[in-house]
Amino acid sequence: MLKLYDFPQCPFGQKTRIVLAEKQLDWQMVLVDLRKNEQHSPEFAALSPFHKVPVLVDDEEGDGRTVIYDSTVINEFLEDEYPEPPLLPQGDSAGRARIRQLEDYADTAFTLSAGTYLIEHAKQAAERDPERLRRAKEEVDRALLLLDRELAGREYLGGTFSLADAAFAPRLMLLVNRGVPFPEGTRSLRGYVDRLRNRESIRRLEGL
Ligand SMILES: N[C@@H](CCC(=O)N[C@@H](CS)C(=O)NCC(=O)O)C(=O)O
Repeated sequence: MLKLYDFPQCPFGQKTRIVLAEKQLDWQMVLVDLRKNEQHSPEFAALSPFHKVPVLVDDEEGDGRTVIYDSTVINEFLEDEYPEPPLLPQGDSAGRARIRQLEDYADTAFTLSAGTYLIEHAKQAAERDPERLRRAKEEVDRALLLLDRELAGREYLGGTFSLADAAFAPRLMLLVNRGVPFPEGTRSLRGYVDRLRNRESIRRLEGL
């Protein structure tokens, strides 16, 4: 059985849960409650050297136990072990590299700045750090414009749904759910969000 050590609101855990659902796998969630600092418990620290969720534990009988941390590495493992449906372009090294770059961009440039923006924006005006809010919004808008350009002429980033879509979706859906407007000039994002919203893997997502 696959077990995912995770926290519902974690966008990196959500990214992995999307891939588990796209591949229609049976798995169990093991809650690591970040509000109670459970990521620092000795049991969890033994699974994750960085004390971060998500961690996948695969203890399929006969194969021994596999422990994998980091959402990108977990999702690559799932893609290798359960190739259907493929979430990377097939037989196209440049296309695969493009999707991996977009996934990396989502993780490093978009997810974190969107998180900062949403936290800062949710504060009472008097408690906000306006400069932090402005910088985060600028980064979010830059990422949304890039996403929009990459989507031109495509239903999803890989043409069909891919690992890069799984990486953008959690924070993108949260921004939309919180009513954050898209920057001027975006043409593809609205239709993309509607398509994402209709996918079972996104509909089922906890923590949005
Ligand atoms: N690069 C990691 C990032 C994971 C991550 O940042 N997880 C956060 C929650 S969203 C965490 O566990 N934070 C706990 C801590 O830093 O103490 C991944 O993609 O899995």
